[in-house]
Amino acid sequence: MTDMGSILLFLGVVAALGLYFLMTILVTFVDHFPMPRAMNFTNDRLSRCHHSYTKNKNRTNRKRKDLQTMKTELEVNTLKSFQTELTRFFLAYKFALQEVETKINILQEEFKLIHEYNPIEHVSTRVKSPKSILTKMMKKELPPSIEAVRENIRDIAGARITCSFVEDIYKVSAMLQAQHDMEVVEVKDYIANPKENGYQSLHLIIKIPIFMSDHMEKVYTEIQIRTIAMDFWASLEHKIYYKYNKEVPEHIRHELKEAALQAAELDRKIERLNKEINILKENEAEPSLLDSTPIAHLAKYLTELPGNQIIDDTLFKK
Ligand code: 0O2
Repeated sequence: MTDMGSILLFLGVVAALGLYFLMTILVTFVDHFPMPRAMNFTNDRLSRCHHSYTKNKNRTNRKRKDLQTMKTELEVNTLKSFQTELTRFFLAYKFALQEVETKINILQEEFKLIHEYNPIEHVSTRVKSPKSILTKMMKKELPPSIEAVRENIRDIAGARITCSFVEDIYKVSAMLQAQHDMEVVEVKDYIANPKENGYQSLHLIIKIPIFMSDHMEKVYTEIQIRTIAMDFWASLEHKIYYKYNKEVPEHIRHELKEAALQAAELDRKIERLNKEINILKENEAEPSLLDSTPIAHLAKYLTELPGNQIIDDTLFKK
């Protein structure tokens, strides 16, 4: 038994020593002959791979972010330039109307002073609302571009002159048309040729130059000239059409046309009365000797000049 135990102990020691030598040889072998490249996935290499992957991912994210920022910037810039274009678009019509108003004011004042008569009762202006522009775009089947709108919708800037009598309409129209800085593109005479529904008015489509900081442009403007009666009818008819959403029953349409004819008849009657009264005035007026002298005329003229109000004593007191 003791022999057996000694033999086993001996064999265990030999096996342990053999294993030790084998391990030593193996370690030396690995140290001197490195593993093939593809198999050499050390921790270091793995961590380098991971690092590079993260770096690439970050770079891609940054690129994506940059692209997004660029896209947003581009969109913002496009919107900004569109906004500028739109502002310029509407401003042009506003300025055109200011030009037209100035022209009408000059005519009005000059008429009052020279002819002692004012043919213009009332002036109003408006720039067409975007909603109204869209409706007209759809009606005219225009492409959605500012250029198409600018060229085809010619009443975005609108001035309305209300005159006392029909003959005044033509006088005012002639005076405006004689102004060479504006181009008369079209004259629509709905007085000589009323619309089917009875609408009457004289429309001038003009192109008026306006001067901006960096360019000049000619802007379409519609000038509607009508009498008080025509305006009364048109304003109410416009309201009724909107109220009934353009689906006006036949009998209302018929009565509206009758009302338009009555308004025209009223204009004719008042105009005739005015002429009669003017003839009476001319015949009955007995100007005093003093009133008829040229000096009296000049004095009256000077006192009525608008500048007269500012040439007063107070200016000279200091
Ligand atoms: P709003 O709300 O006043 O702006 P065109 O431009 O030549 O292709 P359009 O627009 O019919 O065709 O030209 P027109 O005949 O010159 O009409 C322009 C404007 O005149 C209208 O603008 C109205 O203001 C007025 N108008 C024309 N016809 C009538 C009518 O029958 N009744 C009334 N009340 N007004 C009329 P909008 O854009 O239609 O309307």
